[in-house]
Amino acid sequence: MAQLTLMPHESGAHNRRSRSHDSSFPLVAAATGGRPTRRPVWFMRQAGRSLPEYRAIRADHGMLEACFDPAMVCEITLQPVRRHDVDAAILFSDIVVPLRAAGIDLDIVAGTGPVIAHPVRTAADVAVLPRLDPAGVGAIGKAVELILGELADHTALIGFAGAPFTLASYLIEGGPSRTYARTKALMYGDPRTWNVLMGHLADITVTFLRVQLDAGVDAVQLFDSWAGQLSPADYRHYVAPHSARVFAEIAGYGVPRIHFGVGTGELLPAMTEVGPDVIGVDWRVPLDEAVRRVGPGKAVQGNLDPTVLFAGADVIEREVRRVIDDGDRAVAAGATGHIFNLGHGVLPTTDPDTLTRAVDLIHSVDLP
Ligand code: 1CP
Repeated sequence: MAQLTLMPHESGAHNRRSRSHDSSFPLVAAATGGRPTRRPVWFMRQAGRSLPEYRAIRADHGMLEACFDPAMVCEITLQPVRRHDVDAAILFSDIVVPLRAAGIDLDIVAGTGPVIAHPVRTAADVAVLPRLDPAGVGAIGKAVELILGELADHTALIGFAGAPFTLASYLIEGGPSRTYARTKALMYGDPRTWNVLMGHLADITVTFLRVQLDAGVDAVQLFDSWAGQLSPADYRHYVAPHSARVFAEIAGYGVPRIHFGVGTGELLPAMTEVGPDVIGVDWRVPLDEAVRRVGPGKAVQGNLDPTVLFAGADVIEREVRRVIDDGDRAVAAGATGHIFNLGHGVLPTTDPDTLTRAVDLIHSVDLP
């Protein structure tokens, strides 16, 4: 009998992806206006340093080494799901992984974050930026397939990428920044070069997301973590067209697309206009107020202040219930649904048991 060779789009991963529209995934149901079987919750940076089992793996392996090893990515991605019973796994990776895969010399330095060997600051630097060959992130596609083979049917896998502005900020500054002065100097001072750079980064982001989507992720989140540094007018002028292209180029997959940034209260309308299905909200703006800003028809995600997890059980319970109430009011005001999350990532010194207890509480509260 002839051997049946499955094309990538006929593999089990695809079957799983095509199931992602049904409400067996609470996260997908909340994102798309369905009725979730329970209140969906996951945490940004749930895979990482708050978990001793993560630190044990990382003791012997560098961050980038781990990010390009499918078995390690799979294990680290699943650790918080096993521990906390969250409704989504987020792919363990980093926003600079596709830049590294394209050939840009960078490292992720413990205690600092991404560090770029040769920062990109001139038109000549931008002109020689490499493109991303999908094969360069083949290990990440492989990791997605491994994870999907292990995840329970009701647990969504979220893929992600950095948005062009946030990626540009690392490339231009050379690492983390407080003021983003060099980034904004290029943006304001040489808009032509800025647009070439942003277009190039949008291409890399689309390629990276497509590899994850082709492998079967159930949702994606575009992190524009540092976009909150910009005014709404500047965001609309210098950033929005590029982020809008990213969302448009992956729209055909039909999976929920989440958009998030820190300190983006003033940008929520503009970040919604670029086309996500779900808008992430940090802890500064209550979820029902966020809906007033973005209008009906989008789901909201958030927004417990990550520092509340250090304040003791009574305060955690009170604040979790407040976020749930705000989320219910957001839905009453026209939001498609509410996905519980923190307002930004889990802080490394968080006691993971507080997260497990928060998930139990969130799942125990009846949906309206
Ligand atoms: O030593 C270590 O363990 C490295 C710490 C670490 C980890 C665990 C970094 C360095 N990245 C990650 C993983 C990571 N990065 C994930 C994993 C999945 C999960 O959420 O559980 C994700 C989604 C990211 C994405 C990421 N990296 C963002 C966007 C999200 C956000 O936090 O706003 C950003 C801005 C980065 C850059 C980055 N990578 C690492 C650090 C410490 C930073 C931030 C540095 C800075 O402040 O600029």
